Parts: sequence; structure tokens; C-alpha cells
Amino acid sequence: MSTETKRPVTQKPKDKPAARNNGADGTGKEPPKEFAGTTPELRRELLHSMLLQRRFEERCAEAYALGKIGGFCHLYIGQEAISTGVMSMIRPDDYVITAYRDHGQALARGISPRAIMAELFGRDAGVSGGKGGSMHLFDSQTNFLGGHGIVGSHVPIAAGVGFAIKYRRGNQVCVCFIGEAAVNIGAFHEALNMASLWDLPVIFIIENNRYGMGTAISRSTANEDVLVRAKGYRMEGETVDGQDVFAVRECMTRAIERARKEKRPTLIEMKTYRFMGHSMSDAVSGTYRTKDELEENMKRDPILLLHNKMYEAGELTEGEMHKIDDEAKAIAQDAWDFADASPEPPLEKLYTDVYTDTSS
Ligand SMILES: Cc1ncc(C[n+]2csc(CCOP(=O)(O)OP(=O)(O)O)c2C)c(N)n1
Ligand SMILES: [Mg+2]
Repeated sequence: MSTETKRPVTQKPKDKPAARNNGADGTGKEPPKEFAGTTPELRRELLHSMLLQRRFEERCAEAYALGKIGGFCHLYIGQEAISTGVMSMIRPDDYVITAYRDHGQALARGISPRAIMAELFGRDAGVSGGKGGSMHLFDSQTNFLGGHGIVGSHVPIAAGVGFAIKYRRGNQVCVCFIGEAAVNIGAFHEALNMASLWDLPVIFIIENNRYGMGTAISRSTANEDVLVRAKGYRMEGETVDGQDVFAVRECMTRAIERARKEKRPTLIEMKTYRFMGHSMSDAVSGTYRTKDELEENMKRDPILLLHNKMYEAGELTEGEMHKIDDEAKAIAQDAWDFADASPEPPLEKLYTDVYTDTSS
């Protein structure tokens, strides 16, 4: 697969501004409209965040092949603009909950790459004590409430978190990531109904990568327009290009405002594409999608799209891109080294973190 991010592969903009001015961002060039609300520093951070996820997960694939990671392991490669865009818009005290394809979101949320890799390696220093694994990353420090392996199971929990926020008169939001195949699960509908009925500050984000394992959405879902489910529950909703980090950020502005000020939920469909197999045990393309389809979609690699925009705007040289990329690779290597050298959880911890004593 092409994760080569060192040169632009998408088309160059056709209409370059005739006259460039000394833009407010100090680059000497007029920034594109979609850069509005972001600084050059932030754009670099967005690029770094996406590259870190990509390089980290490439190492996960390697570690899995070497048997260092066991159990299920679902890679997020191709979807990084969503995690990065969303996390860059919410506050540290907001809540995040997601399904099993959770490495990218955990990294973008700011959880330590070392603690994530140690979790994947099943080590004591892992973010869930080495007992959750790839699908169950959980970190109370960053209000990252998992990592859930049962499809749709976390959607009612998101509604519960939204209820808790409202009950405590807080103004946080709860962001809930959902795969498009989960929109057919009963719990999804129950949760959306209650979130709307009770005015809960939850932002439901459907990451529509078009497949649930090897089943295309057209074969599983009677109405492929997943956004109509918002109407069914009197909820605001919109569809956005999930490969474009700026588009993701922009639509989050509205959803966050609605959640904080009006305590109203939003359903967002973010259109994306999974570049790898469903999990590490599947082939990348398999029999359910063609190589052509895969290649066509990989032309819209979210990292390349951002890179190209920054490159065209004259604020990123290839040398700088290499530097950011090398840094991401070094962090992934450091996480691997840390995880590899960490001990497994001791036997005494077999039953810890299973139940909470609420009697005192
Ligand atoms: C209730 C339940 N049914 C079936 C499964 C098996 N399963 C695991 S992932 C998956 C597909 C989910 O696809 P989607 O929601 O689109 O998320 P994606 O994998 O594309 O991120 C299925 C059916 C499960 N984990 N839980
Ligand atoms: Mg899917």
C-alpha cells in the first residue's frame, strides 16, 4: 500500500492566485480559504498528528506479523483526518468514546504512544494495564472511555455520558465514533432517540468507510443514506468529507456549539475509506472490493491531501515534511522499544480493574 507521503500525488491547484500578498500567516503567500481559523503551527500539528497515527500503525502491522501483538487488531489507516480533525476541536475535559478501531483516535487524543503500544503488546505499562488490548484502549486522564469491541455497544454509553454532563450542569460534550455498519444495531437507535428526547450534548460521528468487515454497505443497509437516521430522531445532521481535515474541523464547530449551548445532539456522517483489511487477519483488498477501487480511494489519502495543500500554499518544503515524518517514525520506534522492554502484568493483577467497590 502507498503510505509514501514524501511527494504530492494529487492534482496541483489549477487556479493559483495571480497576485500573492504577504499573508497574515507570515508565509508570504495568500493562504487558501479553508485555512481560515488555523495558524501555520496548527496545520503542522495536524499533519504531525496524522503522520504519527500512520507511522505508529505501520509498526503495529509489523509487530502483529512478528507475534508481538496478539488477538484482534484493526488499523485506522486512511481515516486519520477524522480523528485528528475532531480531537483538534474539542477540549481536554470533553469525553470521547469509540469502537474497536481506536488506535488513531487514542493517539490524536494525546494518550501516550508508549502506553498505547504497551497495551497492544499486552504489557503492564499499557494504557489499560495490558489487559484490554487493541480494542480496549481506555484512559481516564484524557476522558477517553474506550475502545469497545461489540458493535454499537458504546452508543448508549455515550448517551449516558451526555446525561451525566447535563445532570451535573457541565458544558462538556461527548463525542461518539461509530462505524457505518453499526447504524443497523438496535442500541444505536435507542441511544439516538434518548439523546434527542432528553437534549443530550452528544456528537455522534459515523465514520462511513463503506464496509463492515467484508460487507459493503449496499449489502447490509436498506437505506444507504445513513444521515436520514438523524431526521428520524429530530436531530440536526450533516455529511462531510472525512478525508479533508479542514472540512472535519469546520463541521465540528457547529456540532460543538450546538452541544455546549443548546445541549442538543448532532449526527455527522464522515465519508472515508479504510486502506487496510478489516483487521490484521484479513487481506487488504480481499474479494469484496477491487484493487482498482482501493487504488482510486488511496489517491485521496488524507495525509497527502493536507500535505499538498500546505505545499501549494508555500508553507511546507519537502525537507520539512521529511522532518515531521522522521519525528513520527522516531516516536513510533520509541513506543515499540518501550513496549518490548516492559514486563507483562503480574498474576496478582488478574482480577484487578474488573469490579469497582462502590460500597464505601
Ligand atoms: C454485536 C456484534 N456483531 C458482530 C460483530 C463482529 N464484527 C466486528 S467488526 C464488524 C463490522 C463493523 O463495521 P463498522 O461498524 O462499519 O466499523 P469498521 O470496522 O468499518 O470501522 C462486525 C460485524 C461484533 N463485534 N459485534
Ligand atoms: Mg465500516
